[in-house]
Amino acid sequence: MSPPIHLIGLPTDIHSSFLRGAAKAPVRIRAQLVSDHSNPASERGTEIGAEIRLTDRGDLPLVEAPDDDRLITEGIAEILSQGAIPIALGGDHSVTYPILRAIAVAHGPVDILHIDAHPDLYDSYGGDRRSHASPFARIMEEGLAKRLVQVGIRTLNRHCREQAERFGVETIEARHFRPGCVPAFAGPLYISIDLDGFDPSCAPGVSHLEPGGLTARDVIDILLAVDTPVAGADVVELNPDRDLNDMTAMLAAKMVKELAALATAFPVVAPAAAGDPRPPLPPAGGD
Ligand SMILES: [Mn+2]
Repeated sequence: MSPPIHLIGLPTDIHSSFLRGAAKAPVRIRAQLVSDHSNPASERGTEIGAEIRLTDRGDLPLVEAPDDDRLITEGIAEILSQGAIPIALGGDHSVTYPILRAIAVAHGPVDILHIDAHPDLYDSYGGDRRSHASPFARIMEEGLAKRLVQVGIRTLNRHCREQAERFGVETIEARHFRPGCVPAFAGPLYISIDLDGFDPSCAPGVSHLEPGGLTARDVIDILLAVDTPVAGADVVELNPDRDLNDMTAMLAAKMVKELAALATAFPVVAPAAAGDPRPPLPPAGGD
């Protein structure tokens, strides 16, 4: 039987740089996930409550203090220790770094598919090395990824281009995106979806509206093409204060459904069953 998928909310704006709002996202995504506007069917053909075993663990008690990183890493490690696959609901994008620390302890360095308008590779942003504009710099410095493929990028400045080169990031800019252009992965695969990777016309509820993005169809088709074992995923940066008719929350819920269907179809070997304990992590970077 496929492993259970565990949803975990990470309500925080601790490293948002421009607007607050992402901390309010998890509850709004959950509401759309169970709303009668739709049904539990994924486009893969499987259904939540049938083939897809989805459990909602609620939110972690984050308080926007530095210790939140430890709570996130331990919360994800707890899910992994139960042989489940975590899907995290942000929160700002800074959460991906402490999540990946737990994922890498369980699985070693993973492949990452990252959907975003922004590369989030700043060494530091606004004086904050843990900024939501910096998580992938920390992840790459710490060797948590063996491969990082970013899709939908359309804000590359000189610094972030240099960072992408330094870390060997594979960038598929929005201007170069074509159906089928995302490479195949060896896995295990972690998927991080920043909702501002979508065009603002289908995802207005984000803090950083960046025209020229991916369509909902583009991203669903990217996920449908994946056939690699999935170790975990996150959906981040929904800002409900900016949303219109909950359409971005609805899109986030659809992403959760498709990610859960994908992880059910191609589950990574549960680390608890793998019997391969890995050494503890070094102290966290970015403080
Ligand atoms: Mn972004």
